[in-house]
Amino acid sequence: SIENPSSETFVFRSKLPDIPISDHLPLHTYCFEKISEFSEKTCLITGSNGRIYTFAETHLICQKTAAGLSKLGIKQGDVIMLLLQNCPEFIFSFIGASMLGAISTTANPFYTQAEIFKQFTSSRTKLIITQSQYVEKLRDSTGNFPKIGEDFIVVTIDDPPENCIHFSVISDADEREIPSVSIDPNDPVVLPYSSGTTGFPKGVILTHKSLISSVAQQVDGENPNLYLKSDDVVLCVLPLFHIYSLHSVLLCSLRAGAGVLLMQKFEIGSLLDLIQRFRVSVAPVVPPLVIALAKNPMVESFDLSSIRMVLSGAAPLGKELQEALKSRVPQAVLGQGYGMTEAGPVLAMSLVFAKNPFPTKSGSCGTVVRNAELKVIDPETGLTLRHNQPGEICIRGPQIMKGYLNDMDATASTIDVEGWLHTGDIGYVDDDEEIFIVDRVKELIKFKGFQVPPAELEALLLSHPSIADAAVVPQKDNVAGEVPVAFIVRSKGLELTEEAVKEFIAKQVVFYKRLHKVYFIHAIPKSPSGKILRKDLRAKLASA
Ligand code: 4UW
Repeated sequence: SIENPSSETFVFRSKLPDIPISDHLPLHTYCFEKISEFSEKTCLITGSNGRIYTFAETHLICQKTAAGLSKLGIKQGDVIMLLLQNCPEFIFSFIGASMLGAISTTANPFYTQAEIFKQFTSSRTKLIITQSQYVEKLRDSTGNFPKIGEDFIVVTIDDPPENCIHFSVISDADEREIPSVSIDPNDPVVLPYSSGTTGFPKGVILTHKSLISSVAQQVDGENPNLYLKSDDVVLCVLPLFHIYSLHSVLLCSLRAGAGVLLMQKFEIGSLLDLIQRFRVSVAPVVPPLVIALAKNPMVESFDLSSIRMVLSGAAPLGKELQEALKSRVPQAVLGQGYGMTEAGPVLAMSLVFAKNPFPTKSGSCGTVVRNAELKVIDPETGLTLRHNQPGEICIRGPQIMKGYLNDMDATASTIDVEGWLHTGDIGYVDDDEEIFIVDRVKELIKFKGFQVPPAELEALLLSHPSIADAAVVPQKDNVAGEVPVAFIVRSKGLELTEEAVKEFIAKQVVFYKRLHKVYFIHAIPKSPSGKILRKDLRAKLASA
């Protein structure tokens, strides 16, 4: 043809047709829209004690929780923080907040005080729902942290420590006392934190409309991309504070009427026992869990025949590993999803999970979701590339974030004027429309799927008196995928050991951000504009 292929945008689309998606409902209404079809079916199962909540019960407790939150002064637009391991109260609070037009910011309960405090302040949290064991982190002997009961409210799901309120106080409220609010589809509903392509963690504004769109792209339509049924039992071992589990485990299951089996934390023995006991049929996992399922000898003594689907995401899953797992669960279909908090979160999902599935390849992370556009661009020129040519993946559609909270610059450098969200991932789309991710151009490090923002560790390192300059980059690791390692320039004449640096960081961050190795060098390679040349450092590691 005479047309110049580089002069116009080449867009990849799903193999599934677009579907109508609600653009007016609030998230909770959409999730429970079809509840009359399965109101007496299992919605939530607490793995630790076997307690079961039907859809009708779950919906009612969410309403009561909404009324209770309102009684404590939470209003439309207010932010509450969920600082919880997986538990039913997470769902009651999240949906309850949505019913008020309030916003949940989700945080890892293993965060250190400093990490919690940053998110608390940035998000302007008014109320924290947590477990009593984490309350100590919310009290500050230095008096810097605002005061519980005075400046903010703390609700605990177990015995409340001093000045805290028991969860039953809110979940026992009268559901008829929910204030009537009018929710705009573009109002925020959840505020997870992500460092995106560069810098510190930022609040990612996901609206009612973005989450509904993303859930619909998975489970709605004649031929859903991710086919969940009302007799499915979906494993929820991945933490609900991360968008993968919140979206693709919880919200998709609520919409589809599937049951969710909640596990507080990953432990291989109890995981296998629960899969067998509750006949888990859908297992959303991350690559380290695939390793456990594929390699741990305990697996052989359990009956995993109920599993019909294993879905992996949040980090790359190699072909070999996928095939090793296949031999353990031969009856199941295996595939990947590709998500990013800012993308709402799902960009691509394997079509092997569709109601009428397509053949797929091992190692692919899926095909772009329906009702969305994906393009691959040359990172240097910005021109769009066609099949089989690796470049930066960009996505556009109703599901992507509204922007970063109070950070117009970061928003503008992530979502361009045409509405394309730039992921910082390098990948290509093959002739069968399957996406393969091959690299990352953004700073982000992923330890077992958890985000490790290098900028955060670099700032901490630079605060050390014996450190003149520092850079943190990922090093490949067989189990974790990647681990953070540091290159450090010592201050002139000062002594500093690797152990001292590691300890200095370990005290201040959650376990997965700890440094695994420290290399002392004379200077950090930088571009003329002062940017760390991370590629050079990564190359140094690869050749070491
Ligand atoms: N292969 C390679 C993958 C992959 C990947 C992600 O922490 P975030 O911001 O977000 C996530 C969300 C993952 C997710 C959500 C919903 C879902 O259904 C699903 O599929 C099962 C996955 O991880 O990190 C985003 C970054 O993580 C990398 C990639 O670099 C992306 O920009 N990543 N999935 N399958 N890399």
